[in-house]
Amino acid sequence: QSSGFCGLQSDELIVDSFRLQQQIDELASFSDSSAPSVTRILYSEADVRARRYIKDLMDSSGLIVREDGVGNIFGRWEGSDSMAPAIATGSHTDAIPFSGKYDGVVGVLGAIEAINALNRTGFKPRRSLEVIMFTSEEPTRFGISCLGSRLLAGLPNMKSSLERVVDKDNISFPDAAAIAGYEFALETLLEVPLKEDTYAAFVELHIEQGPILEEEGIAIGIVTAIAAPASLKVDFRGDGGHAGAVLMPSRNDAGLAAAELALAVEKHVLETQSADTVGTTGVLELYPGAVNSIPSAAHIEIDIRDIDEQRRNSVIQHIKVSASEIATRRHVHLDFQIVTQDPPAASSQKIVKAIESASQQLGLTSKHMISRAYHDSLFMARVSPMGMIFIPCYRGYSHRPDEFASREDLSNGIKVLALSLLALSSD
Ligand code: HGY
Ligand code: MN
Ligand code: MN
Ligand code: MN
Repeated sequence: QSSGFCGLQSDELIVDSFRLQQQIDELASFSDSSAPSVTRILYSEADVRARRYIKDLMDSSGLIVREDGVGNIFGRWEGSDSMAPAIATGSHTDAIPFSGKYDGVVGVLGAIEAINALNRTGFKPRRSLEVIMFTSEEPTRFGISCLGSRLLAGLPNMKSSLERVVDKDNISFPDAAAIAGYEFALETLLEVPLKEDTYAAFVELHIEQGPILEEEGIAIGIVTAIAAPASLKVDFRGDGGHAGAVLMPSRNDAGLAAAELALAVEKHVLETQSADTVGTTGVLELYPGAVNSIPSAAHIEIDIRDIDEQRRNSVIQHIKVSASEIATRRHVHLDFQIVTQDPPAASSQKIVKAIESASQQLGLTSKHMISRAYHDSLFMARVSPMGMIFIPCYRGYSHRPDEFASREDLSNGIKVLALSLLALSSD
């Protein structure tokens, strides 16, 4: 092994991957769907149990645990220079319906284990180290992705959005937060944004959620940029009616309008002729949803992403034009809402280099790559230099119950994270 940062020998880093796997499995048991799938939605009972579990782990790792008003959880290892901007790492533990047990979790449990591994070597950080569990990254409950990191990054108009949103059961954000124990979420919202220079670096460990590292047999992905995500909500409303009695010429079928728009999304995305533009109609709900009733309402949710922000925005415009053309032709009412429309983020070169050196020191192959999935890092990049470490996942599967990362890959990622944190906190 080569001697590395501050004389630490890379083989001194011991990751307890057996215990980590137990923690991953235990955390996966806090779920609203049956194994092997995981469903853990913001502020649900399963989410609350996961939060308690993470806080206990942070505590038993000797971290000072605190939480903000919306439930972003921080575990701090005080450095010798406790006033200097700290080094942060972290991810999320919420999970979309019927998904897997590694997305996000690897960057929270893995970060805690990276701290444990550094602790075991006797290392003492100069800059404090903080592990963050963001309160929610998935858009499932209120349609707002990266809710916790958006608030920490101080994005505008969040309060007005959170005063207005309701979930599919018509529960408001403040009510959902209160049930989970965050009864002053709205009142304390303005205290959430991080103070200037809170962090000197933010590094997130995450499964790749794509097949490249596994296909190319590369151990570590070094993210150079995160693609620009956007999400739309569209509602069509018609008159509905009896499936037998209303003849075709007199129908204004909201369901068919939605079906046409879903195909228009695919058409406009493919028209860019770039592999980097992707579009998905992930939600398509018909009302009243009876086989013998013409849909009087259709609700669809669309996800559009591209590494080129302008190209992504032009696809959204084309979709908007198609939606109104379809509504006019089919005599249905249209509500078209852009819910999120975010710019891409570039990684800090300094952190890219730290991850590169850590990988080399450990004798691990690595490659630069773009993240097509978004992450809390997308918003942490607004308030701190950002970097991401990817590890391979089975066939690139994610947001599916058969999502999987091997103990060896987990251990590699955690060691690279630990050495990166060591370098950044000693700097
Ligand atoms: O959708 C995403 O990119 C993230 O995995 N939530
Ligand atoms: Mn996800
Ligand atoms: Mn994720
Ligand atoms: Mn009848």
